[in-house]
Formats: sequence, structure tokens, C-alpha cells
Amino acid sequence: MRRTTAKKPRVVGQITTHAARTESQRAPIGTQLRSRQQFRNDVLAGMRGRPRRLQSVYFYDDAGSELFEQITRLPEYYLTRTEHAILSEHAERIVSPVLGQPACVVDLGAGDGRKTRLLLDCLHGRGADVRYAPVDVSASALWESEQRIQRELPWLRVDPVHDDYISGLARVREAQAGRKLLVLWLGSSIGNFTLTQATSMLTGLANACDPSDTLVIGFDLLKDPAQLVAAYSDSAGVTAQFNFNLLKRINRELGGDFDLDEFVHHATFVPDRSAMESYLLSRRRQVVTVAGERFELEAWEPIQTETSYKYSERQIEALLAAAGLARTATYRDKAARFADVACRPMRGASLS
Ligand code: AVJ
Repeated sequence: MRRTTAKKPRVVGQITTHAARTESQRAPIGTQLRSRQQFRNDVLAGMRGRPRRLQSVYFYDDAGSELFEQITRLPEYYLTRTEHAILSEHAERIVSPVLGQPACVVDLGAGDGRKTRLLLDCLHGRGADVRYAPVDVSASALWESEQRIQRELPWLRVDPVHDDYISGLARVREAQAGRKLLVLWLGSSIGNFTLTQATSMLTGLANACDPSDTLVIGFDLLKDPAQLVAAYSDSAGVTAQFNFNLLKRINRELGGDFDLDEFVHHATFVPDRSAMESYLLSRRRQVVTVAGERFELEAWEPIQTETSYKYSERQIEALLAAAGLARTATYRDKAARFADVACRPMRGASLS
């Protein structure tokens, strides 16, 4: 997540239009919102627990982000290409709620931006007055998505926001007054959230935007576990490397001594949690040290590294209702592997 420091001031410098008003809310310049200290505390707390757990948010350093990009191109990892196909096929309908007036596309975690570009191209093709506001806690991810999209779409005005999703969206809502927002939370990123976390995230997003704005959320759907397991333990071993990268990162940044050869990647579907769960299993009894603290692992003791929730129709319905969101459209691929769900805040809906 850290790159050359020379780049960072420009990222922040691009947050120009609403800088004065929101200065006090902004994260400190040039720092990650999650500090090294927090990484250390979370890893130690997770390693002390039973079962031992590491948080998947820590996958995404530079190497981890690159490995995830590789995962999105794997034959078994259907999610990214399926969602791309859905957005490509339904672009016109998806952008239609913000047509006919000035608009702003808000991207919560832009990734490589390919899917977002489909919608921006579509809006531009329809002659829309549209701006683009990527929101990310990672300054380097934000910088890269801004650079890429600006290179590819020179006509586009980009207003990046270095912040978490809820306060970032609130800042965009304020800065882009007079524009309808099309807020994108794509890629099944919501899958890494528990139901409680997902509900509070969506409630926060619903409250941060206007009832006339639209949210589009990408959900990976429940399906044959064989397809799910293949997607999370691919034959080329890239997902295993992605998982191991977290141990490498702990070794490097927290003075850990994990021996990667002493662990195996294991991904399994848990029906009663409606989730794919990823683990690193200790091949044998061993002692690992992290930040000076010793952990005694038994043979085949699991360390859980990720939960990726898979949604049914009913679960999507319940989540949206709990968050105060009214569904306006659902876009699915023919095999119903993935769904992009459009919705709007119900609050004040009767007035709009
Ligand atoms: C980025 C959270 C959508 O859970 O499918 C891919 C991350 N983990 N392979 C997912 C991931 C293993 C991914 N998300």
C-alpha cells in the first residue's frame, strides 16, 4: 500500500474542490488510515484467540493487491468477469437513474477500474455531465485509480477522496451538491463483511446520500459449493500465494518468523454461515513468534484468514430492509452466479 512518498502530495492535491470545507475531516496526509500499530495489535489479538484469526483487510499491501489482480484473471475466479459482463450488458439501465441531470459516479474501492469505466463510458456516450469520485482508505490505490482513469478518459473530471466509505461518501455528497450520485460498491467487497458489519455499512451509506441518489452493490450469490471451492483454491495456486502473502507481510513488518512451508492453504464452504472460509493450517506442532510474542500451534491447527459471504435472494432482501434501502433493480448473469443490486435510501422517500 505504500509507494514513493513523492506521489502522495499530488493525490491529496487533487482533492481540491471541497478541500476548504472538509479539511478537518480528512485523514492525515501521507498516512494509511490503518497504522502499523493497529496492524500489530490486530495480528496479536487474532493470534491469541481461538480459533486464531487474521483479518483479510491486511491482505492488500502492494504484493497482495497485485496477487488479487491476478486472481481476478484466473479461470476459476468467476466473480470479476461475471460482474464485468453484467455491467456491460446492462450499462444503460444501470446509469439511467442519473441521466438527464448533472451526475457523479462514486466508486467505493475502485480496484483496476475496468468495471467503473464501462458505466462512465456509457454516461459519456449519452452526453451526460458526469464527474468521478473514487473513495479509498489507501492513498496509493486512490492515486493509481485516478491516474489510470484520467489516462483512459481524458474528458473526465476526477475528484478523489482519501477516506473511509461512509465519511468519504458524505464528503462527496456535500462537495457535489446539485449532482445525482451513482454510488458503486462492486466486486462482492461486501462479502468480507459479517451481516452486522454489512448492515451498519449500508445504513451509513444510505444516511450519507440523498433519497434521489442510487447505490449499486455487487453480491456474489450462493451456488454449487464445488464452484465456490474452485474459485478460492485455484489450480495455479495464486489464491494460496495471496493467503501466504499475509504471513510474509507479518514476517516483514512485525518481525514474525512464520515458515511458509509449514502451512497449507485450505478453503472450504460452510453452508450454515453461507460463506467461503479460508484458512492456513499448521502442518505440524510448531512455535511461531510475532513481535516478540510466542504462539504454540498444534498439528493442523487452523488460522482463519478470510470469510467471503455468499448471498441468497432472501438474504439480500433482509440486508437491504435492515439498512433502510429500497431495491430498484437487480441485474444478474444468466447462470445467476452474481448480482448487481440497485437501491435507494428509503428515508424521506415519500417526499421525493
Ligand atoms: C475482494 C473480497 C471480493 O472474497 O472473493 C479473492 C477476495 N479472496 N480470493 C473475495 C478474495 C480470495 C475477494 N473480494
